[in-house]
Amino acid sequence: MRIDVLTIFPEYLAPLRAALLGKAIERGLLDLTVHDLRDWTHDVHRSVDDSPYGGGPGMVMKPQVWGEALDEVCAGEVPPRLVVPSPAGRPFTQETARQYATESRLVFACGRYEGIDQRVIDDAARRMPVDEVSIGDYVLVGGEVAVMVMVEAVARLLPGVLGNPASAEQDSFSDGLLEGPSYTRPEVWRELAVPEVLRSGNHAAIARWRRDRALERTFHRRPDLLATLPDQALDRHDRAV
Ligand code: 6GU
Repeated sequence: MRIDVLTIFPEYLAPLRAALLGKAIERGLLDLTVHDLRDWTHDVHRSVDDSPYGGGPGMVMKPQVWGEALDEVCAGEVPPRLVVPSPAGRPFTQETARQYATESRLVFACGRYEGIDQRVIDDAARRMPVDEVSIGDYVLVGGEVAVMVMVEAVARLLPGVLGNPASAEQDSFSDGLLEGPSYTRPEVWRELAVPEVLRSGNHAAIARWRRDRALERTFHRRPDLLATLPDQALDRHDRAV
């Protein structure tokens, strides 16, 4: 998969080349390019923002610079999906990550200040699919950290990125529930013992125990997830927990 990121703070995205994603880039599974938006300015001050029409606080990112940058970065045989992080966007979820992981090209456009002139998004949407997405109900200074979150969530789903593909299948959210607790050696630590069933070797009992802990945890921490689970997702035993 090819991913391009446009930002006025390219150095902010450097951590994406570390650890697991760095390996994925080295191995050619992910082709990541971070562009400095100011490379598309023409004035000596390399300015990217201006005051908002209608008044109000903050600055809005100018359309001309973004227009030329996107024309160049989005060029090619097949247009990419353009993703614009914004606290006013649709929620980015594990389902969104799964869909994005099937795309051949993604372009992320990081806004700062009060956002990007809306016409940049409206114009791009004439030529390519465009999503304005939010990573949660809180406000960040800019889209850069949100892009790091989304790129990591998508990249780990690409074939070959995770050593063991089963890890992705067992994640919290993959079955609509939060994952339950995990344990490793030693058997007793600071007088706390590992639950007996996990050492029983009884695989059916272990699976049932894990399912029960996932249900319990979801009920307590995220009742909203249980409420929206499809009807077939819970069997008779699940409902008894
Ligand atoms: Cl995607 N961007 C910004 N700036 N703030 C956010 C966000 C995105 N998602 C939540 N807050």
